[in-house]
Amino acid sequence: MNLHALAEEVASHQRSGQEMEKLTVRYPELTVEDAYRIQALCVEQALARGDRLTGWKMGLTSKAKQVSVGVDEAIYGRLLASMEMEEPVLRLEGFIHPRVEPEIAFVMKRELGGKHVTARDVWLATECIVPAIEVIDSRYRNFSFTLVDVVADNASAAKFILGDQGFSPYVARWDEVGVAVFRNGEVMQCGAGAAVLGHPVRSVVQLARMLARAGASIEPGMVVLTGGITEAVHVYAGDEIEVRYDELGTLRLSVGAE
Ligand code: OOG
Ligand code: MG
Repeated sequence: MNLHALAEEVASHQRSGQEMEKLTVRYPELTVEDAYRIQALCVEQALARGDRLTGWKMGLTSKAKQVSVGVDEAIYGRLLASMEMEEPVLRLEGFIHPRVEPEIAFVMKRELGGKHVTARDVWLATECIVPAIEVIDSRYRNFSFTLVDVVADNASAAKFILGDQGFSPYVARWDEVGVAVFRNGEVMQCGAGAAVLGHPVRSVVQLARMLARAGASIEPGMVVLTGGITEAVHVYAGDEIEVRYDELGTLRLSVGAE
């Protein structure tokens, strides 16, 4: 099987917002390594069209998510300039079945890489921490996939928005920060930073180590979405989403009509 052709196919569904069948239905022999290659090739296509790589996202970092997807390892995906929302308004055009997740984002000031990266290295390389909302949208029918499929589809990356305020890494215990997700005033999910591998810093450690195996690193200025703190919440046209992060403030997202 030709990974370039598969990347072409996945990338075209990412652009069109048309759902597709899981790759593993046709190609059960695809490996996780092949899937990361497909992911990288899709992103290369976006870069060739003028997009920019601005960071990384970790996914499936909580036990709850791993159980709901039926996997037992975290994954990473690539963030592009075109995915970052500047205004808290989500236009549903081009989405299939979007969901939102509350996340803690690290913004890096120094390069971070290597197989032996520790939490100390992460703190030294971190400029600030910013509350975030990620919008995921699997390109697969029914949001159903295997680990290989979701890696190939860039870990369901679609959009994200960062809060306006960055925080010093030392103002909060990031594992104890509580978060609640409201949809139209009703609480849908709540959780704490510890849901992310025990502490969100561990997600950045794991990302740096996984990237080292692939010959890449996290560059200065990049953002790292450390993974959903709660299960993702479905969003529909007209919804008002509010994500309350304890004393760190509230992020809002209005979902526009199609
Ligand atoms: C995979 C992406 C998961 C997260 O934060 O866990 C993710 C999915 O559930 O579609 O972004
Ligand atoms: Mg996420």
